[in-house]
Amino acid sequence: MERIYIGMGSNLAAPDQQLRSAIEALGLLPGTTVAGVSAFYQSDSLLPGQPRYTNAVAALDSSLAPLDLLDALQAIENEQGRQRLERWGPRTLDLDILLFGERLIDEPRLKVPHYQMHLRAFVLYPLAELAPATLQLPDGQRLSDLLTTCPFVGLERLTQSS
Ligand code: PH2
Ligand code: MG
Ligand code: MG
Repeated sequence: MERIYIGMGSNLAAPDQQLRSAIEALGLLPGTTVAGVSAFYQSDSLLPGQPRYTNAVAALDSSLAPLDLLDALQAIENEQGRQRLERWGPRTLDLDILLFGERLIDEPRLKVPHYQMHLRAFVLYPLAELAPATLQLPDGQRLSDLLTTCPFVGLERLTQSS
């Protein structure tokens, strides 16, 4: 079993409901339990002109191998109507593997940690609700340090999540 953190995002077709459905689907994956889910947060898209996003982070304990988990996440995205028309296009559901135990993964299909997680408030603040402040990325960066360099700006924490 490894502790895995999944970044979830949606900015189409009832985003909050998309995240709730995704959490349910994560709980049905083989060899996997959902250990926790952060609050939901709303923020503007990094790309102007798109609807606002709802984001959250889920903690999983899973015995799935990284690429098997990636396949399973993409199947959930597809099941929830994800269309891959353009990189960074608006989407019904985005499920990103942020951290996978202490692993550093550099495969053509999968890079872990997620390449931009250290820059994204909508990833770091929900992650901090679930992970200890002492959490370190595989390169030694501490979550607590990343939070101090990534201000809580433009994020709206919703009071109700799943
Ligand atoms: N994801 C993107 C691009 N822009 N903006 C917000 N607020 N939240 C996201 O999850 C997000 C984004 C591509 O993955
Ligand atoms: Mg993605
Ligand atoms: Mg993403």
